Amino acid sequence: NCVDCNPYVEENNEKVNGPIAGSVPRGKESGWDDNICYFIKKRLSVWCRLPNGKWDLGKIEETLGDEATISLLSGTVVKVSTAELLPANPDILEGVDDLMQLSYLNEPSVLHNIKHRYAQDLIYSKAGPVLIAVNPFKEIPIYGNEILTSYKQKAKDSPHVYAIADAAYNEMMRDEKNQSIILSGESGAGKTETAKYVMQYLAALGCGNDSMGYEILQTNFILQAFGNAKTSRNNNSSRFGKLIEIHFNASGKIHGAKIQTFLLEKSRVVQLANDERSYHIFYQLCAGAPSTLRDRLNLRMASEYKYLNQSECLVVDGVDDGMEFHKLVDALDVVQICKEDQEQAFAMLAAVLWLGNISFQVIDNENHVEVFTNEAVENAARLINCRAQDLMLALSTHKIQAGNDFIAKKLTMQKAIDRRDALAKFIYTRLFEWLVVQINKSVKVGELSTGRSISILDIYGFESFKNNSFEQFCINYANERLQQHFNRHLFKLQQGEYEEDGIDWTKVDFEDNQECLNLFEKKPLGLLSLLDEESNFPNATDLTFTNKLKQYFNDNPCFKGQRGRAFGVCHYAGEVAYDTNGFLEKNRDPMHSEFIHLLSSSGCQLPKSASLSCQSGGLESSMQSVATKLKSQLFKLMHQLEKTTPHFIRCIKPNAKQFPGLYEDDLVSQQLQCCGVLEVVRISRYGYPTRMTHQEFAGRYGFLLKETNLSWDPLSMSVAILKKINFLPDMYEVGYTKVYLRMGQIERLEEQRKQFLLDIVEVQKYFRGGQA
Ligand code: AD9
Ligand code: MG
Repeated sequence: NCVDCNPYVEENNEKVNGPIAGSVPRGKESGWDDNICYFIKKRLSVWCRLPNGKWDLGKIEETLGDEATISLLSGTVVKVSTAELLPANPDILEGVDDLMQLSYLNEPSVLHNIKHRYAQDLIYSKAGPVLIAVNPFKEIPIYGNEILTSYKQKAKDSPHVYAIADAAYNEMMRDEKNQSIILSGESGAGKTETAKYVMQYLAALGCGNDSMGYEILQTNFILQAFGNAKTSRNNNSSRFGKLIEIHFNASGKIHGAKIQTFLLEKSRVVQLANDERSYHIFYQLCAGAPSTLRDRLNLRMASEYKYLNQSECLVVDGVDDGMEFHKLVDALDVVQICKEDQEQAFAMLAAVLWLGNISFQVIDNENHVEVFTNEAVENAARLINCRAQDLMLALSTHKIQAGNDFIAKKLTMQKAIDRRDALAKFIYTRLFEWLVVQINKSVKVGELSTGRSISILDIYGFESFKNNSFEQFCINYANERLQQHFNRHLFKLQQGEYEEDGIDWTKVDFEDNQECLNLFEKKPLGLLSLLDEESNFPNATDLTFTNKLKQYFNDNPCFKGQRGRAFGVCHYAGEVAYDTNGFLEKNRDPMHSEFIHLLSSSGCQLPKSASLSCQSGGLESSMQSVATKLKSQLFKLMHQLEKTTPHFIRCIKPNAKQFPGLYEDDLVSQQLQCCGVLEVVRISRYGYPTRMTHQEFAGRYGFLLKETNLSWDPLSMSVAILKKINFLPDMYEVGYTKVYLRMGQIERLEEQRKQFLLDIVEVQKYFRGGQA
């Protein structure tokens, strides 16, 4: 009796093209409802979840109560509960470009679709407005000038990063509104590579007569050398966040850029996990510096520096650090960093490396130390351009005030080592900041700027290692913020607007991460506030901090108390266990007055300016803890992004081994779930991507009405236009303030408008011709 109850497939027409958006009964598209008999009768394919949790395709032979007998494609016959079955899509829908086209929107269908495409090197798919990019881990011939041009000329419209960049550019020009392209995904998913293709496209589209576009592309290479490193997840992992705003002039040519960076992972300069490397630049310098430079910097091989050799990982497969060094120098030339400054920057890098080789010797039975005098301290002092004596004092003593005088008190071994590492980190982070300033000067937006821009956001991806420390805590917090921005734009804002404007709308549920974000940000009881409180408390330790968290958040569903110094957070992308060892010190990130004193006495300009920037504008921010600084940076960033039209790209990592051709279902499924891909598709399918106020709508398409009644208000005009154009009732909604159109409808209207304008031009030509 339910043979005809399948809402999507007509009896005599099994070649469905998927439901027309809007024609699907709400909430029915992912499950069975009561049409399982139809699948049996027609012998249609179904997805069957096997006891090992994997989905496989098969056909239903029969059902008995809740149990179904399924013959799988492989020939095996299994018995499963009907609860483990989901409808599969007809073959004709295999590998569709946009998941919105699937008749049945369920997890195995989505996974299968993406996998099917991936196997043919179709790494891009659309999930409604979101671009999904699955990392191929190999070069595929889908980039470069020819392909770029075909997207530019709209000869191609299959999902591609170029198409997203093109859409952003066109919207910026058309709506005169700034745009943003936001990349997300876990570490190694392909955000940075994808961001480069976005920039490549924009540079090609907006190339003027000068070389600004090229210069901007070169900044990628420089920041990557100084801010990326090999981790166990990604051989080229970004260890800082980056927002690059590319500015355009009125004719759409690139006019300059502005780069902002977020929280560089500084601990990496002095401490490495096994099998990981420090920043690429160190290895590049050691391998590629020409002999004259090597002599001037007293440079050795990377293997001779403790900061680099501690992890027993000095090379990256397939990377020639020496060659990279030459490319880096070329890029520095392109962004006009003069040779003198380049050499000073290299000297600072060498100084950091030599600092790492400085050791201490105990001189009394209270474990007080002195610096061991050797070539390391001599070289470091010479490169910083200070006296070795001053450097030794700064590393091994602590100044305390006694009356009007200062006396130098000797440090103990651990304190001295921490002091040395702190100086190395301090120099490196200041060098990084200096570099960003220099790059920004070089690509500075000129005075003729229109203020039109496209921002590209590429931050470090979500990380969950076996051991997670303060760095992962900060990185994952930043990702949590970004996820909220994604949710806000794709779920909250849209649905809120429909409701407010009186549209008939059934709410689509989504995984809101607000609670996890509250756990971090709430004042006075949030992870960040408590961390700051403990960081300011002289007797506090990492353990007292952890205990406090356990005390306050015991009942918080996003918090998991664990043994000893550990605690867990249920992030949108999964639970992560953090070890609080070092949290307080890393959060305080103390800046020792001894360093400022030492560097300001330097005979070189770069270290000197680093110390000056700390003394002046840096004071307020230097008082802030690392977590607070990150939080306010992220708030500022979100505020900036809110003023733009966002375009989202979700990068997916198909396997953890960084291998080409390997697609691990579970891993992909987990990533798709945590970014809510199914929900995005669902909301887009039933949603109305085009939303225009009645004024805008009537103003733009009023020409369609032959006779208008001047007394009409914009709403009546909108209704009349919609009637005139004969849209199906499912294709639009009229709200109190706006007209809402389903996917693809605006194009129809725009087409008519274009034709109308062309006709006018023809008529004008005709008359002008006539007059002539
Ligand atoms: V992290 O959060 O910075 O650790 P990302 O940025 O998400 O990470 P990245 O872009 O660095 O990942 O990509 C990792 C590696 O995947 C690259 O080094 C490339 O080897 C590979 N990759 C990524 N995207 C592409 C692509 N479109 N084509 C070819 C790619 N290879
Ligand atoms: Mg990256």
